[in-house]
Amino acid sequence: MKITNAEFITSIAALPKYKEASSRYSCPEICVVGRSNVGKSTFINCVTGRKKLAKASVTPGRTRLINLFDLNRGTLVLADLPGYGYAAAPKTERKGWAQLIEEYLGSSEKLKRVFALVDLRHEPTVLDKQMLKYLYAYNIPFTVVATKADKLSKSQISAAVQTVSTALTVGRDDIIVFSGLNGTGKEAVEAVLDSVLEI
Ligand SMILES: Nc1nc2c(ncn2[C@@H]2O[C@H](COP(=O)(O)OP(=O)(O)OP(=O)(O)O)[C@@H](O)[C@H]2O)c(=O)[nH]1
Ligand SMILES: [Mg+2]
Repeated sequence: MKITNAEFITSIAALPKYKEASSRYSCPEICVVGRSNVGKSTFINCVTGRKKLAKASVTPGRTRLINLFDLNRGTLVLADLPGYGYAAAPKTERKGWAQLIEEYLGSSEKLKRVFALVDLRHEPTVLDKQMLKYLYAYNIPFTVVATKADKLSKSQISAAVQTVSTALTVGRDDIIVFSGLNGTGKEAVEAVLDSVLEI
């Protein structure tokens, strides 16, 4: 599915507000998770074709709330989640986000797929691995998206995909190599959206 229309719905700081917001739509939901600064907001902007829809950060840890977006007028809802592992944030604040992310993932009945973003240039972190374990444990289907591919050469990309594949025990072919800068991987993401809508 190509996204031809995307609109901000609301921001959520606590689960009751999510429950209230999600009771107003019946379409499937997808979300984007990943460590702080990995490129979640940029991914959303690229896939929706709206440069400023999700606020991409100059300083990491910018997205502190769950932001909900309507895609193609009631076809899908997309949730932009706060990033995990932002060391510079106060501990209590980090705990709050972690709790919000966990509560959201554990309770959303409409959530059909998670796009789990990792930085293709780096070995996945302990927190990345924990996130995938969590998704397995809760039986939430996910797709690994390796971002910032534009920063690597072709041969570097191939080696990096292998590293991510091994670290996360995900097949090479199941990893979408992505760049929010030049649109690499956008079609593969659209194909995943099609599969979400077919369920
Ligand atoms: N070269 C390049 N830079 C990227 C890409 N994706 C994100 N960035 C840059 O990485 C930084 C963080 O991007 P964001 O999209 O704000 O990351 P985020 O995961 O939403 O961050 P938080 O909301 O803080 O968790 C910004 O400076 C982006 O411009 C990409 O595909 N290629
Ligand atoms: Mg963000």
